[in-house]
Amino acid sequence: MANEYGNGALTPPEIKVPDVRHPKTAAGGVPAVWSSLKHAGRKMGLFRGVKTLLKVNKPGGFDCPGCAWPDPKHRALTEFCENGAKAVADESMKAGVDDAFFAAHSISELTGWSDHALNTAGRIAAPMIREPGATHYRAITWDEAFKVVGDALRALPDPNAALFYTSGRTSNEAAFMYQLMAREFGTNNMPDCSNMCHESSSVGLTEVIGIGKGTVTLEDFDHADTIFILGQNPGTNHPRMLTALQAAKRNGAVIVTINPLREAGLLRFKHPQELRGIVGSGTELTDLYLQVRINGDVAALQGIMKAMLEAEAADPGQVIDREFIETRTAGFEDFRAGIVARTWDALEQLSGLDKAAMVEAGAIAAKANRLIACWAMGLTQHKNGVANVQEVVNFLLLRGQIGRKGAGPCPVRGHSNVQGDRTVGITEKPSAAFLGALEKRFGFHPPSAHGLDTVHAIAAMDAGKASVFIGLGGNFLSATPDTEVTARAMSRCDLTVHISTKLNRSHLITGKTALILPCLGRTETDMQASGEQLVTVENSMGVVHASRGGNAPASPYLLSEPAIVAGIARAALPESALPWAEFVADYGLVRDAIEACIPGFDDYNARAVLPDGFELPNGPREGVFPTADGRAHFTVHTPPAHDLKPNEYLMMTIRTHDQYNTTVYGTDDRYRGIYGGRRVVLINSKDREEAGFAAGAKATLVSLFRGEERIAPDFLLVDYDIPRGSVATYFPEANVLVPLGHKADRSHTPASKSVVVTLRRSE
Ligand SMILES: Nc1nc2c(c(=O)[nH]1)N[C@H]1C(S)=C(S)[C@@H](COP(=O)(O)OP(=O)(O)OC[C@H]3O[C@@H](n4cnc5c(=O)[nH]c(N)nc54)[C@H](O)[C@@H]3O)O[C@H]1N2
Ligand SMILES: Nc1nc2c(c(=O)[nH]1)N[C@H]1C(S)=C(S)[C@@H](COP(=O)(O)OP(=O)(O)OC[C@H]3O[C@@H](n4cnc5c(=O)[nH]c(N)nc54)[C@H](O)[C@@H]3O)O[C@H]1N2
Ligand SMILES: [Mo]
Repeated sequence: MANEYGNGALTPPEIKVPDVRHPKTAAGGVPAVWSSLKHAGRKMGLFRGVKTLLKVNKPGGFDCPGCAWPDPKHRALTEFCENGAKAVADESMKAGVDDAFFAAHSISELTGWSDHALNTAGRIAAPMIREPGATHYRAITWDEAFKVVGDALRALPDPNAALFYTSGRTSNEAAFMYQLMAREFGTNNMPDCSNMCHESSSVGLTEVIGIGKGTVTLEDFDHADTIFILGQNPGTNHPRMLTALQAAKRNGAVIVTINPLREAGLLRFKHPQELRGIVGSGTELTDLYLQVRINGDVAALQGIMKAMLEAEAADPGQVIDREFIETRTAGFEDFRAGIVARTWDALEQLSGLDKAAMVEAGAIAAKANRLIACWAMGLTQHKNGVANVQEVVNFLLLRGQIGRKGAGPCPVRGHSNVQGDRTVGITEKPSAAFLGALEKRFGFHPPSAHGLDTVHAIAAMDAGKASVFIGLGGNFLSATPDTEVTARAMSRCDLTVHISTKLNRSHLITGKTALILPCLGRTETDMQASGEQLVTVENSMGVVHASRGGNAPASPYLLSEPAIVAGIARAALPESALPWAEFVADYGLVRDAIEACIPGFDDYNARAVLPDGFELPNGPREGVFPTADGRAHFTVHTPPAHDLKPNEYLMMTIRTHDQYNTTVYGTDDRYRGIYGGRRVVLINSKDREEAGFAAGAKATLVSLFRGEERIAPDFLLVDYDIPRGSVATYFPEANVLVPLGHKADRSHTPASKSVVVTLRRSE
């Protein structure tokens, strides 16, 4: 499927051949400290860098724009990690993307740059427009920019022809104003990065425990005696979690990891801020490592639970929590019958694990009194992502491990405010209660018909049904599946608008008219009419707290996200009676509105600035399940089977240690031992040999889906410790191979961790 841009424009081929060394067996230590300082020093200057990093995650400072892992209550001098430091340094770059930059580089020239090179150009300095047919962007004023957006929105025949995408760095205040604008405009078309991320967790958990969030707090890690980590690579993506895991280990907790790769960060951790982390050998983290095959988790969990049920049968009353099951749950008998019906042979084959390993994990879980199960994209981005999550809940319910101190489900969120954005109304499926509250507070009638999520938004643009795309943050083109289809879809739009901090590929593959609206980042001072503003965010564990930037803005022409949203609202809705200007002058008024519309935000302004913020209500955490019958539900799932033919593999697309989603900081994946390149496919050497490829050969990857072929050339084959039939590539290079129609049941999360591919010889 070629398009007018050709594959190269979407993901430029690599010049350099990656250098492959031994994967590491520990995370952190001196290399992590060195890497933080290198990024901070190079991008901010060492003095400003250190000064900025000392404010990360501190009361009065700003929330790290990295991941959503919560902050500990007893803060150390430094409260950031290597990859948080990279995120901060990246945002603190100089504003190199200005009028002169775009005059010197045409859009078509920039499409030939790598993602790393685009990011290295620095912060965006001023609003930019690409007019129909123009070869270059040029700077325009904010008033002109807002007029272009307002005119395009008002010209639409139907409000549902507009799409309002959000990425999860946006603050609660900006997100609430954004959804308010979209709904006053008349649509619930609010695709969100979480559609591609933890949507399977939100949908799965809501169905069975009544809330779409995890139930554990950071303190629960101090009490846990057992932690299961499934489909997550915290050493790279949530490095501060390693500190919590290390503390849990020192308290005697047992850790079981389920992952196709032996990730360094899960093997051993050397705390970079402890002397013993610098000179010692670190703390061993995982006690039992189950190298499951990709998408083998339902089978693995069923094997573990089968072992638990067999142990219970042998010694009744010792393993499962009968009382909890009888009084607090529903569906146990059907669930039990389903597990009993599975044969060990089938479970071994589908999980890729030996019975003995599943029995060992079952024995650990059978003894656990306070068990936390953590997971991330390795569970959610599959066709059966919702089932994966619900199987984890089954596993927890067996011994009543929800609503108890030191226990519970812990989906570890990605973007630093992705959970908060959802809480304050960024959703294509709003509840009637929320819409009613908006109507009561603001006096307009919000639309109730459900809107489009990410996958369906792409299809709508491609079909010409949606023609104005606005992105509040993010990099829609590169983050979404099926890059060539998405490129075609976006280029069919009349107008694409990106509210951004840094240049990315979505600015280059655009609608007929395109705007880049540059905004302040988390680290920067936000001065408005009533004085300096703070914003609020919610972390992965439901704690809401303030974030206040302290650096001078990268350019005098930047506006805050709330100011940009209000500017668009006033241009698109000139008759609006909503207090847009007042909101911008004082974000406290936005928080008052959130408090009036959403339960749990009582006394928001006062509580947001408490040193530890405040916790949102979470029924299941207290043992109360807000489901229709007030019970938690066991569910029955069939383990997925993949009928792979010779030279076919299940491919997962994962992150390297040197990127933040589509932002590529560098070309190394230090822990996995891959340096200087990203177009690699990690493969079991026996699979490579059977397919007839020499070590170090290159291959073309072809994805096979419903008779369609998608092609990505020039991937270096890297022999790796990975189960047979499973291969790994990096996101976003491999997104061209992820079919748009290949998505999770019910949550519609792109199944970007289970793409069937085959290897062809490179030309
Ligand atoms: N530095 C940095 N931090 C980040 C990000 C970043 O890009 N860079 N991204 C942020 C975001 S938005 C998110 S959502 C999170 C992502 O955090 P993760 O989910 O940890 O990120 P991925 O690289 O997608 O890694 C998925 C892990 O799941 C494993 N896996 C893949 N398929 C399967 C499977 O079928 N079963 C099992 N059991 N395991 C599997 C992979 O081997 C890998 O270890 O991180 C957040 N934090
Ligand atoms: N194949 C494959 N695809 C995936 C995934 C995968 O594992 N595999 N993971 C998915 C996941 S989990 C996610 S969350 C999505 C991520 O999807 P997105 O959130 O859309 O992508 P990001 O790369 O995080 O967005 C980066 C851009 O955000 C802008 N930005 C950064 N900070 C700010 C800010 O403070 N304000 C504003 N307005 N803009 C800012 C910058 O311009 C930067 O270029 O990708 C998904 N896509
Ligand atoms: Mo994510």
